Amino acid sequence: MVNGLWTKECFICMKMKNTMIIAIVIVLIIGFGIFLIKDSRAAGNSAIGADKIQKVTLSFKNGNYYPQIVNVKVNETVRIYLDSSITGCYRTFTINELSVIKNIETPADYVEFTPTQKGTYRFACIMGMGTGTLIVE
Ligand SMILES: [Cu+2]
Repeated sequence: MVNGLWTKECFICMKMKNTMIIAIVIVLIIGFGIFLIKDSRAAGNSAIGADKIQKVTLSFKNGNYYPQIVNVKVNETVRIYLDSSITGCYRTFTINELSVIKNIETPADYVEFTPTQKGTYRFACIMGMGTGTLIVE
C-alpha cells in the first residue's frame, strides 16, 4: 500500500518533470526567436550606419537659408536637400572651398560631398545672396 502510493507519487513527479522540460524548451525557443529578430534588426541598423550619410535639409527663413549653421562630421558623406520653400537662384547651392556647386532642382534632389578636413566653410547660393556656415568637426 505505502509502496504503491510512493510509485504513484513518483509517476506524478516524472510527469511534472516532463512538463517542466517542455516548458523550458518552449521558453528557450521563444527566447532564441526574439534574439534572432533583435539580431536581424541590429544588422539592419548597422547597414544604415555603414553608409553614414549625414542628411541635412535646408529651408528658407528671413530671406536666407535655415538653419544658418550646419554641423557635420569629417570624413562622412554629407547630403544636402533644399525643401520646397527654397526657390530661384537659392536652389543653386555652392560651397566654393569644397568645390560644391549644384542646381538642386527639386526637394527630392540633393548635392552630396565628403568633407575631408575639419573647418568652417561658407555655403551660399550662386549669386551670394543667401549664405550660411558649414562647420566640419
Ligand atoms: Cu541667389
